[in-house]
Amino acid sequence: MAPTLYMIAPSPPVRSVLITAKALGIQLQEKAVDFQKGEHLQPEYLKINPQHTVPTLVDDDGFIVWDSHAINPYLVSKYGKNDSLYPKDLKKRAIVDQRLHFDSGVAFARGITIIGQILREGKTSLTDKDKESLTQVYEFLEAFLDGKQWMAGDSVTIADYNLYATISGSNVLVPVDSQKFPKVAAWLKKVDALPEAEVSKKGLEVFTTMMKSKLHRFKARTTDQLVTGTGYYESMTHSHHKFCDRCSVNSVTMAPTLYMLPASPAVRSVQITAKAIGLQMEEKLVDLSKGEHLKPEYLKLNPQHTVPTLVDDDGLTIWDSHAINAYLVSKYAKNDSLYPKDLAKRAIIDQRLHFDSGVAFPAGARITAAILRAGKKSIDDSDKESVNAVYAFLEAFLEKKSWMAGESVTIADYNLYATVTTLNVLVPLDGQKYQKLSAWVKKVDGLSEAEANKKGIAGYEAMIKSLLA
Ligand SMILES: N[C@@H](CCC(=O)N[C@@H](CS)C(=O)NCC(=O)O)C(=O)O
Repeated sequence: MAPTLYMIAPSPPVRSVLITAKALGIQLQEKAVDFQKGEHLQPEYLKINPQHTVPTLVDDDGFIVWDSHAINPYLVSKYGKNDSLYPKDLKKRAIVDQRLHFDSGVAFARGITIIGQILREGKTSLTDKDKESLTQVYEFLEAFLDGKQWMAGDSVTIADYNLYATISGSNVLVPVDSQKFPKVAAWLKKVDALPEAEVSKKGLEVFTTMMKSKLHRFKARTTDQLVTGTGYYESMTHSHHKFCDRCSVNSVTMAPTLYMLPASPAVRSVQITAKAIGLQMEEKLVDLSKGEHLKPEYLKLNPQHTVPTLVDDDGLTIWDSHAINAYLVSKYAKNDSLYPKDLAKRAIIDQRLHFDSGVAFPAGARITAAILRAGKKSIDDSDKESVNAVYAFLEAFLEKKSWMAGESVTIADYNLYATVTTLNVLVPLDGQKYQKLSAWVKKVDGLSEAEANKKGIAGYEAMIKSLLA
């Protein structure tokens, strides 16, 4: 029996799974989910995937997992002849994981917001803000590709597949300017030419046609200009400059350094993980309000200019809390209980981590940014709804589970706890409506490692309350 993939052809995450399966030589039994008919919201589908997304994989032994960023690592680990698409080497894997979380939380998240407005709200042209938001994604990717042949190093990985599926779609909305982003344009062309990418082209065509029929600016254009892969910058750059995710900035320090800001939920999740495994880190404050994260020194460490960023004692620089937590446990923990090696257990944790990256964390980040940067004095109803939707999904994930991803505590609990305690400051969690989630928060509260969340969350709460007052 072949694994079953619930899918719709034009979905970027679905296309990434098709590419991965093709690269691995796996036959998938494809089952189309009719979104028009709302099949993804029917009880039968919700029983398989309460988050009602595609892709969802049901393996031949009945194991279910959704989220392309969890499915692709699972498929490679289970069916791959070797680990090249998702290396077991901790450092290489940490970089791939960071790229995957970048896709979940930034590249795909931004694209799907715009696509949702086009498909559901009748948007017919992109705003300047939309264009900026996708252009910034290209800027980040251009920096990630500095000194690299592929997205996460010198060979193809699932980071290329996920990001290609997303960016080939974004490219339809905001074409990649090959003058400004020569590395991204060349990379896109290179992935386009891989034999495994072929299986994603029909879906991309459907997506392109869908967008063409909705967006005004396409009315006057020819199909030729729309086909991805045309007009990309021809030449590859051969810079030998090594980007800093391998460089040895801090090679003399003994403890890993964490660039941080205590108010950030992502930072707090790393502090909780470090406490749980008994790891001492040297903490370096990055004052975002003073723009320290945008200074050249910091951009050299992390061109995505986020906190947390970890510089390990051997100089490995890695960012994105989810990638950091997975790396820290794999490198420093006494056993694998916080991030089990067992493929099925790990896949569920990965799905929860990507839910945090792509859905839960952004729901809070949007509101925080509106208060902090746009000076908003209240929270919009639509933003409150998004937070309640996060609570409802998590309540469903906890059905028949003691902890977020099973019967014991994992890094999925740490990441989601740091996020949920943050969301709770913005939109208080209704203990009647979300009983399992409230009980889970209390349970995590009681863990000794949760102590590491307390100072940061208190500071965050005081800041928000004073700004909303
Ligand atoms: N992070 C997820 C995103 C999946 C996702 O949002 N898929 C969209 C289609 S592109 C979907 O199923 N939307 C339906 C819904 O959310 O109800 C992944 O990589 O699988």
